[in-house]
Amino acid sequence: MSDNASKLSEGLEQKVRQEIREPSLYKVILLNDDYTTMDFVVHVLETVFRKQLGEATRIMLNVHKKGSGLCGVYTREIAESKVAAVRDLAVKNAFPLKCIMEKE
Ligand code: TYC
Repeated sequence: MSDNASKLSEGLEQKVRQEIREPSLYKVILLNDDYTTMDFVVHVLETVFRKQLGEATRIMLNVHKKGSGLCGVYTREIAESKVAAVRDLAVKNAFPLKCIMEKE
C-alpha cells in the first residue's frame, strides 16, 4: 500500500472507532450554600433526579456537610437538562442553589 493509501485507511479506521465509542458521561453535582432550605433541596432531588425520600435526604445532608455531592451520572444532553432544570427551579423559588456538571 502507498503511504497515502495507508494514511487514508488509518483515518478511516479512526473514524469508525470514534463512531462506535460509548457516549461520554458527566457527573451532575449539587453545591452547598447557606440559604437554600433543606426541604427545597430534597424536593429538587426527588423531582429532577427521581430519588426516593430517604436517598434524597442522604444526598442533601452529604452536600450540606461536604460542600458538594453527586446526584447522578448521565450522558451530556441529559446532564445539561438536569443542570438547567435545577437552575430554573432555584430561580423561580428565589434560592441561590447551584448545580454543575463534570466530565467523568
Ligand atoms: N446548607 C443549607 C442549609 O443549611 C442546605 C443545603 C443543602 C443547601 C444542600 C444547598 O445543595 C445544598 N439550609
